[in-house]
Amino acid sequence: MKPALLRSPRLVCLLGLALCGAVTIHAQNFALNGSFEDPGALSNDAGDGFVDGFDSIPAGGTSITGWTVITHEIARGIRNDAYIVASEGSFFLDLTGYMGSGAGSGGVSQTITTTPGATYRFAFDLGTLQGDSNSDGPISVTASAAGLSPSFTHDPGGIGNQWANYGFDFVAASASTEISILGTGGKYYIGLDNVSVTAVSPVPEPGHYAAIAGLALVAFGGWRRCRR
Ligand SMILES: [Ca+2]
Ligand SMILES: [Ca+2]
Repeated sequence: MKPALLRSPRLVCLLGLALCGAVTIHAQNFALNGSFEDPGALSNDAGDGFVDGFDSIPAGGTSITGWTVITHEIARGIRNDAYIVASEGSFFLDLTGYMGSGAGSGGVSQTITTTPGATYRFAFDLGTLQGDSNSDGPISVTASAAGLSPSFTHDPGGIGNQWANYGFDFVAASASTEISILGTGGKYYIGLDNVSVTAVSPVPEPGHYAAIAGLALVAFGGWRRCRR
């Protein structure tokens, strides 16, 4: 005999749909503040007294929550619909810095908690402003994690803001892993936004799979009822 709750087709249907949502919930992003949205306002706005939508942050700076600026000054910009638009949210980085060009680019690094032996996907969006001879592609960066340091080049066509997602998989060697992205080539703009580190092959607690399988079964039952 089923519990009274599960005898209502509509309730089971709703429950199934809800559990489908729970099972397909977005993977956890192990990178903190990967979209550079925190803090929610610019701090020094390049220190030049004009509101132009960019902060200049020196190497070693930690004003972007979770991140440390490496190698060279970078700029953090806010969405401006007439100019550069973030790929996610309102804020983005320019790894060439506030004034500087691609020859002296900086980057950002962060140490994240990882499970030794687990595989992670390190991904990020690179952006250019096509049609602007100072800010168009190609641009390139080197991304590093767990002893790997692949390079990526973004050379889009089209016009205006052109963002695309790049990334690679790494296997964590220890309980913490430093990730970094460093600009290596471009003109006066190397756009970076939407950084994520997600588990590809997590090392789950015992029973984790059983719980997911149970949820999936109930969800499937609900889905079948919805189909009738
Ligand atoms: Ca963002
Ligand atoms: Ca710049």
